[in-house]
Amino acid sequence: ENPEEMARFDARIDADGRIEPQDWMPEAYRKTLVRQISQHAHSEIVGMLPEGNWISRAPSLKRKAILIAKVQDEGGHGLYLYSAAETLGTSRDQLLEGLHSGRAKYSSIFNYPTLTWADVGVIGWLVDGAAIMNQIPLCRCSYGPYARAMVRVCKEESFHQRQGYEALLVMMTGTEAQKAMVQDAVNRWWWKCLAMFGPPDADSPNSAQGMRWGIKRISNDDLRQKFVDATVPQAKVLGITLPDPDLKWNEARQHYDYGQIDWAEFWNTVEGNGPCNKERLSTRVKAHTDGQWVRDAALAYTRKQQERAMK
Ligand code: FAQ
Repeated sequence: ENPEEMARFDARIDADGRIEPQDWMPEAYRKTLVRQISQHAHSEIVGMLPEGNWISRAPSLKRKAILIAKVQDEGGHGLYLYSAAETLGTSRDQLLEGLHSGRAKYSSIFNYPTLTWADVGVIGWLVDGAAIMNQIPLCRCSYGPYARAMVRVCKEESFHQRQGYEALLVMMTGTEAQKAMVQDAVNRWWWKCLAMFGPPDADSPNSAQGMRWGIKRISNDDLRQKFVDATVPQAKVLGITLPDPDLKWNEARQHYDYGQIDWAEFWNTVEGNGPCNKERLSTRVKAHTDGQWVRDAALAYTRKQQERAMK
C-alpha cells in the first residue's frame, strides 16, 4: 500500500470527509464495508420472511396493505444495499452465493418465529425501532454510497416502526386475549432485540477499527442503552410490561439499568442453530431457484435488444 495514498485517506477520515467508490482506500476498509453492507443487505432480504408469513393472514384489508408495503420496502432496502456493495467491487452474484451457501451472516433477529399477529406489530415497534437506532448514525458513515442509501432507508424504517406501534395500540384497546397476545409477543422479542445491537463493546472485535474509520459512529452498548431508554416510556404508554425485573431508572447514570442478555443463545443463533435458521435459508434459496426463469428471460430479452441494435 502506497504511504502517500494512505496518508491522504487517513487525513480525509480524520477530517470527517466522505470516501467515494473511485477513491483509493485500504483493502481492509473495503473488506470491512463489504462485510457489513452484505450482512445488512441479507438481513433486509431474510427479514422479509417472518412478516411475509402474515400477509395472507392479516386481520383486515388495511393491515394487509400496510404489511405488503412494509415487506416490499425491506426488499427495496436489500437491493439498495447490494448496489452499495457493488460499488466496492463485489458482485450481486457473489453476495447471493455467500448468503445461499450459509457462509454470509445476517441479523440474528430473523431466526425467531412469528407465532401470532401481535408479532407483526412487535417487529415493527421493537425490531424496526432497534434498526433505526442503529441506522441513523450510519447516515453519517464515512463511505458515501452506504451513508446516502441509509437516508431513505431510515425514513422508511420510521414508517415501519410507527405502523407497528399503532397496530399494538389498537390491540391494547381490545379484549383481554388480544392484550395477552401483545404481552406474550413482547416477552418473546424483547431480549432478542437487545442482542441485535451486537456483542458488548468489550467482546466486539470489529468495533475499534470500525469507529476509527468512521463506519461506526456509536458503539454497540451505547446504542443498546439509547434503545432501552427510548423504549421504556413507549412501553408505559402501550400498557405492557418489559420482561426484565432488573429494568429500572438509575438516577446517577441518568439511564435505565437492565438485566443480563443471554449471549450464549445469541451466538448459537448466529452460528446457524437458532429456531428458524434452516427454514429461513431454505425458503430464500427456493425463492431464488424459482425465480431463475425471470432472470433467464430478462437476459434473453436484453440480448435480443442488443442484437437488434447492432443490425
Ligand atoms: N446478528 O464486532 P461486532 C434490518 C456479528 S436491521 C448476527 O460488534 P460489527 C431492518 C458481527 O457481524 C438488521 N451477527 O461487529 C429490518 C461480527 O461477525 P463477523 C440489520 C451479528 O460489524 C427490520 C461479530 O458478530 N442491520 O434488517 C449481530 O462491528 C424489520 C462481532 O460483532 C444491520 O446490519 C447480529 N445481531 O457490529 C428488516 C446494520 N451482531 O462479521 C426487516 C449494519 C453482531 O466478524 C424487518 N450493521 N454480529 O463474522 C452494523 O451496524 C454492525 O455490523 C453491527 C455489528 C452493529 C450489527
